[in-house]
Amino acid sequence: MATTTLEQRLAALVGAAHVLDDPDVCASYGRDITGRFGGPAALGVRPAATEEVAQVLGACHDAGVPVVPQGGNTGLVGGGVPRGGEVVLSLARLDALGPVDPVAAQVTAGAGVTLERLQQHAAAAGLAFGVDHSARSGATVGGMVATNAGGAQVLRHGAMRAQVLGFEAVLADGRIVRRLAGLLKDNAGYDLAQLVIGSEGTLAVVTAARLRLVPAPAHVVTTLLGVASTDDAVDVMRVLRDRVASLNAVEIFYADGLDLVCAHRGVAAPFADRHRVYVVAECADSADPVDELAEALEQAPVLDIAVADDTARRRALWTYREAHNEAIAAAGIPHKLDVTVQLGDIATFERRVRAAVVGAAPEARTIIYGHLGDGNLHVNVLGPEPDDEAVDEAVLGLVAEVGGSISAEHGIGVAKRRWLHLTRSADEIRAMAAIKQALDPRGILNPGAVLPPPPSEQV
Ligand code: 2HG
Ligand code: ZN
Repeated sequence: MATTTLEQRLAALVGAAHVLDDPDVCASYGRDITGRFGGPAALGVRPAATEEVAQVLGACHDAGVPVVPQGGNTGLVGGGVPRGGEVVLSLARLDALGPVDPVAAQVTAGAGVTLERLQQHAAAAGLAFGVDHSARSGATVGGMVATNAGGAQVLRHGAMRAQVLGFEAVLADGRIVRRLAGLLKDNAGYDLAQLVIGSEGTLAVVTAARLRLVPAPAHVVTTLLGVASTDDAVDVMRVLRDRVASLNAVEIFYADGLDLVCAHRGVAAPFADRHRVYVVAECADSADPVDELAEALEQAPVLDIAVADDTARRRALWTYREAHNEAIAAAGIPHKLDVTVQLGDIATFERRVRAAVVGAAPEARTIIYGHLGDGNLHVNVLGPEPDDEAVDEAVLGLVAEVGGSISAEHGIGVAKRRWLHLTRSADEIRAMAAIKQALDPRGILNPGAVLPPPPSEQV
């Protein structure tokens, strides 16, 4: 079917105002926030309800036209933007947010609900959502489910996968699967929701999720620590984990990243002394955890401490860590390598990865930060051209060598599919391809993402 015919059919389904074909309008859907990935979309479609998503997918399936599902377009691996010629299916208008069930501590959220709105909704009911990350104002529930988003609190509450108690999704041909009862125990056959979580829009389009909520802590204490080395940061992490039951997050960044953030945001450095490494740790509990935290820190190798327990000062401490992404984006188009290794390997990995980048691109700048609590480092490299993959190859190869994963929380997208074999066996990849074939035999859902290219397309 020609695009114009498909366009007419889609316009009849969702209204002409929600089928976007103007290249300027489509441009915002066509590029990711790193600026590294994206291409021209054939069309943008903005359905308002699950049934409309089903009809849109049915029409694209009939026409054999590929579809890229898109949430808040905050992804970092090119998985939610077109490569060229696809229909971009925006889930932004599916933003219904159900009432919080205070007995079950659950809520049903549409795919287009932003993380921030979900957090505010939970807070208004005296509860909280277990996942938090710096893209909270733009990231949406559908995208977070599709990518199994992680963030800072994974060590306490788990990633998105651990919050999803049920889901609603549309299959490639437009059929709807719905299981939103939120039963805590439900062992009836394969768990389709868990299969689709983290599949990055390649198996089904998530339209809603039934989400677990957690008690809202009465006290939250955030501390920023200056430490001498990555080894010491790992020691800090170990001491806090062993002694502070209310630990919510342990994050890491380095002096060069702090400099970028301070210059970008126009804020002063946190301490008079400059340290090589900084750790942000947060505790949250029904009782004030400050004494427990202070006692633990006496046993940890820290050089400087700032503590905050009110929202404004806590946010100010978090900014030093959370503004890394935007400060780097202002400096260029980075290669973002979101990787995870065992906590005990972090310090060696940090040394070796810097050397590996220098080996692959001597002029490059390496800025590292991440979620120390889960062994998850974000290795950001500025300098190499967006399509020069020498640095990606070197960093991901090193990750494989030390037994880590080439994707901790951002997914594979298009950025890393070439290297999936570093982290998954040939038999695992064959099983994934079989699942993809079963659920999407025409291959219309986010083609080019996650699974490696077939041998005929490999260079
Ligand atoms: C974060 O933890 C995000 O700040 C973005 O996952 C990571 O900028 C990155 O590479
Ligand atoms: Zn992160």
